[in-house]
Amino acid sequence: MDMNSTKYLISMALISIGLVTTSCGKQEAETTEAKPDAAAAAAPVAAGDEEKVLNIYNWSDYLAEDTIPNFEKETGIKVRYDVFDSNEILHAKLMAKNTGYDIVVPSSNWAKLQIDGGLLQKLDKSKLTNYGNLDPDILAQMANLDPGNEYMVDWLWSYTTVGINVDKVKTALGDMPMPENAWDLVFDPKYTSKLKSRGITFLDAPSEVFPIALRYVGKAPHSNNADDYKVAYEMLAKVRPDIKKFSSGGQIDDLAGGNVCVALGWAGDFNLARNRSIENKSPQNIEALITSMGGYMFMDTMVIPADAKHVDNAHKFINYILRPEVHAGLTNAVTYANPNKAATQFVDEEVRNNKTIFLPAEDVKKLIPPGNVDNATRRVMTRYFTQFKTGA
Ligand code: SPD
Repeated sequence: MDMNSTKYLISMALISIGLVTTSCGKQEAETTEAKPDAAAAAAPVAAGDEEKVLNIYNWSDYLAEDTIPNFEKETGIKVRYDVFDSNEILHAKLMAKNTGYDIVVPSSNWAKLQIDGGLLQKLDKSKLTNYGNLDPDILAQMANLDPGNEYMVDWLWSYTTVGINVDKVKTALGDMPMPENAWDLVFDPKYTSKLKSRGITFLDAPSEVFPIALRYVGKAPHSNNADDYKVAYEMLAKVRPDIKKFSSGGQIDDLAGGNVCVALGWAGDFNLARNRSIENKSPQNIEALITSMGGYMFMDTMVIPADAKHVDNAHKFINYILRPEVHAGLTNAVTYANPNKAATQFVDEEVRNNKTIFLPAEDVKKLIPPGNVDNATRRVMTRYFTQFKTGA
């Protein structure tokens, strides 16, 4: 299965999206401020020219080391780059308006909500000369969420799954064999009771956990029926005593450092934890698992807020990311797949051949496609998630 076929199947799995909603996350974004290029900072701004500044808000651990410095050096544009760890946090900021950001990176289903809410502005494709590098099949299917591909450009994509520390899990399970469905490792007390001593961690957001929990209990992943959430919650409540941590941005370090042995999280982050452990010559052997039930697919997309101040610079940055070497550089650095057809040749062989990064077609077909629920259901989901976390 080559990468293009895989991308096609991924795009085929994308579905249409539901209604607008907001829910507040609790984490504060960390901030990393890049240094402006000295000459650029000193450069005068000609009348009519945009100030040489670009404010970006993206997920943590989602960038190659040289992505921003090379852009700054080349364009003289100073980038302020802040990070977040959940769509809920980003969405709440956008709903509050005046974010000060020129590019934000929601997952495609959340971006759809933001388009519908009038929070984003259309791209000027005449400024995106590298747009043709994007896989046409993915673009065609993205058009289901974003008709005419007017607002979103893919950054990277992956899926939510189970990540493990192979040796620790083996030791904790003892004579018990690995389950046929790896989701049992985080959802079945038979397994979690054995694994808890070595640490179990979950993503810290309702929209990350519930679609998978619903499918696990035999319900539609994007159900709008409150009773289904009760069933999923009751399943989750049984494993709650065995969960050590709820963390979205912290899983890479927790796995690489041996603080936890099992995680419900993002495949890309599990591969990154694996690499980090290898780099640190640490004994932790981390693996992203492909489950028989399937994971939850997401595509994180670059979009421009409606009230962005540096729209021209935002287009320059998007066009820069769309360069094959730059997009491939992201994939090589953070082990998430990119949607750039022309970038394939620049992706490291090891990454390209990693079937947990570029999934085989049969596994792509099993993924839950991105989706949303109505506002009332979102509130139900958030309430059950809080109950789940607090153990109430
Ligand atoms: N470390 C980068 C994490 C990016 C995760 N995006 C997840 C979106 C899931 N819905």
